Order: sequence, then C-alpha cells, then structure tokens
Amino acid sequence: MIGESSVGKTSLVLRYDKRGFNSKFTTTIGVDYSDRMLTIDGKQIKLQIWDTAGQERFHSLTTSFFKRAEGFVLCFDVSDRASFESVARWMKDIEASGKPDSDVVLVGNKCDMKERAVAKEEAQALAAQFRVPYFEASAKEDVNVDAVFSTVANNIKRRLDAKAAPEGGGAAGGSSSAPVSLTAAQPPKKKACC
Ligand SMILES: Nc1nc2c(ncn2[C@@H]2O[C@H](COP(=O)(O)OP(=O)(O)OP(=O)(O)O)[C@@H](O)[C@H]2O)c(=O)[nH]1
Ligand SMILES: [Mg+2]
Repeated sequence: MIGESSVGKTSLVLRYDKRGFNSKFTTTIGVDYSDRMLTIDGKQIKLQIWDTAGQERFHSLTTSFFKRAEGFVLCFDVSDRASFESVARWMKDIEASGKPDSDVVLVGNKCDMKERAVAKEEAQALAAQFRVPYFEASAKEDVNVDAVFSTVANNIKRRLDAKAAPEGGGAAGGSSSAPVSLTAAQPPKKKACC
C-alpha cells in the first residue's frame, strides 16, 4: 500500500480485513503488516500486505520495502488534488526501487465524497497512460475494496505462474489468458461503485 498520507491506505486494509471503518485519523508510523488467506485457482494463497506510511519523513524507509514487493496498491484521494498529482512521482519510485515486473493497481479512494477534486475520467486516463488497472473505491462505504485486492492478487499469481511455466508450455493452473477465479475466505460484499 503506497501513496500520500491520509489518502486512506490503512482504512482500505482494515476494511478488507473486515475490521470496519474509523473516521479518526491515526497516521501510520513506518510500515504495518497484515495478511489474509485467499483461494486462487483452488490453491490457498497468503496475501501479505505491507501498509506503508505516506508521510515524507518515512519515505526512505518505505521505499526500502519496495524491492521485495510483488505488487503495489497505489492510492490517492479523489477529493485531494495534490494526492493525485503525486501519483506520477510514486510510479517513478516503483520504477526506481521496485521489481521491474511488479503489478500495480491505481486506486482513487474516498469516492463517497461529494466534493471531488479529480474526475474519474482523468484518473482513468492517467492509469491508462501507466498501463495499470484503475478502481474508484471507498473504505468508508466498502466500495470496490475486495476488487482492488483480488485484482492485485490475481495479477501477481498469473505472472508468477507464467514465469514458473516451462518455455512455450502453459503453467499448471492455466494460461495467462484464462480467467482466474478468486474466492476470498469470506464472500465479498457487492456494492455499486459511486
Ligand atoms: N470519506 C472517507 N474518508 C476516508 C476513507 N478512507 C479513509 N478515510 C479517512 O481518511 C483519513 C486517513 O485515513 P488513513 O487510512 O489513516 O490514511 P493513510 O493513507 O493510511 O495515511 P498514512 O498512514 O498517514 O499514510 C481518516 O480520517 C479516515 O477515516 C473513505 O473511503 N472515505
Ligand atoms: Mg496509514
């Protein structure tokens, strides 16, 4: 989990972990860890989530975790223009400090907010420019939270399976173009995107 401070990274993790939502802001100090079991293609997978602090003073510490990450959930706040404008800089950090083929998902959080500072189309265009999937989410109202983590987990698994497969052959578990079913340990809540 990466992105500017207060965009809602910790809130997304807590919501995904079925720990509800807290409107009180407790900034992350350094990096927090949590994990969740998922079933992908009938296999039990442990999704390890590193929730990094967005504050600048932790920047060198948090980017030192990047090289071990298989995927990034890059978050901004749709009601905070500056957090969106920092996305390109975070992408550069991934490029500089992350694995070259890591999977990235861009998330515009707080889509429940009436006053937006970033249009959905604008965020979609930026995501397309970086060739990454884009989700509008709300940790508060539980919109698209499971979808964000499912997408990043599926993309990582597909990539790692393809890498492990012998040249020209399909990996056990399916080719990269086959749809991958992912069932969370608990059934995901369905909610329309706002
Ligand atoms: N309206 C609304 N508020 C949210 C949402 N997600 C988080 N918040 C609020 O935004 C504030 C910051 O949330 P955090 O999850 O702590 O932000 P963070 O990105 O982890 O911040 P750092 O740990 O400092 O990097 C808190 O007051 C949350 O309650 C959301 O989806 N909608
Ligand atoms: Mg946090």
